[in-house]
Amino acid sequence: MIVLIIVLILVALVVGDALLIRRLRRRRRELATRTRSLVPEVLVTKVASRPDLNDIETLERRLSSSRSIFERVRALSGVGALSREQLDVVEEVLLRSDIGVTTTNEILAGLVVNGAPSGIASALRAALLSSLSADRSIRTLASPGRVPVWLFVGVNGVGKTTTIGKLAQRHVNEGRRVMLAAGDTFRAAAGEQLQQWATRTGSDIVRAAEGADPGSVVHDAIGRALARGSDIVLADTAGRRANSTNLLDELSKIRRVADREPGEVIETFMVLDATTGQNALSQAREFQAAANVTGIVLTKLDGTARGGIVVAIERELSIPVKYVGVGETVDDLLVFDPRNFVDSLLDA
Ligand SMILES: Nc1nc2c(ncn2[C@@H]2O[C@H](COP(=O)(O)OP(=O)(O)O)[C@@H](O)[C@H]2O)c(=O)[nH]1
Ligand SMILES: [Mg+2]
Repeated sequence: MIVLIIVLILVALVVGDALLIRRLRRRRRELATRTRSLVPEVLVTKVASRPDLNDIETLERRLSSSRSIFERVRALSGVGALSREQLDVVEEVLLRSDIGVTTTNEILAGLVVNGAPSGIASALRAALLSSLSADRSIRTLASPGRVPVWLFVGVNGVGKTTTIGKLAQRHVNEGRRVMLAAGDTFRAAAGEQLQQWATRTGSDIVRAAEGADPGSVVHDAIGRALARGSDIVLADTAGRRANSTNLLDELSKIRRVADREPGEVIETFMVLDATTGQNALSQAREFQAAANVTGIVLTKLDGTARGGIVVAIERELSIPVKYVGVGETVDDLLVFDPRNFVDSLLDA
């Protein structure tokens, strides 16, 4: 009898506990839904689906075309001195990846002198990393009382507006209030495209009619940013042909206006399309003088096998690559990290 009572009490306790736990779980679920619904649904899904591009396997997938060119180097085995055939393979791969003749020759000379004490891929990895040793720090703060401005320049279609949209999202995620300046007044569609990014990212925007003076648009955006307490202005510009001196004059003018109090241009990004290869380099040279470029955004790295262009651009222009674009959606931009980049090409 006593045993039966004890068993009954135990059963009652277990059932009671189970009910309590279920109730607590339900309450926790309700609370979670309520908290989540305070954040707009689009942001929730975005955060949940954001790919981590610093995860090496994700990056390898995005850069799979460039990675496939390096396949032949990854397959080379042996340590110590390289044979003539092995040096030829390395040379061919580097040239095909658009790393450029100068850097390729330097890397080959280094391999001849030092050999590959820990394997060929590893020696190449070290050589590429030492070619990518620029300071790529990114400024977000201006002098006290000034409004920080990031200016974006580059020819049509390279990805300026898309990059601004991606960066707006990044700043918003980091807690900044963003003001966009639709300085591409050449086509009405350019302003509309930027407006869409403003809406999507929750940024403010100043835009004007087609044909308006881009300098005044940027100037107004800075004034508005100061009044609203925005943390940063991202200024788009038109990108008609680089060899039009007209365009370069216009860019210098926009820059002067943007850098006048209360604005301060703390970064000028030249946006280049990786799929145009060596062509990107000649565009860049033309812009460089007029625009006082502080960093490069290399877009569409996902769409080319010639990812080595990163090295060529950085070395031949002496301007650091600060961001790379690896796709068309809002999350497909990453701070350029040479280590991850080189690993994604050479890791077995
Ligand atoms: N695959 C890929 N496409 C991109 C990337 N960045 C921009 N694009 C595309 O390039 C095209 C031109 O971009 P847009 O921002 O309008 O160029 P803009 O004329 O310089 O402003 C658009 O179709 C973009 O979606 C990228 O990193 N990868
Ligand atoms: Mg544009």
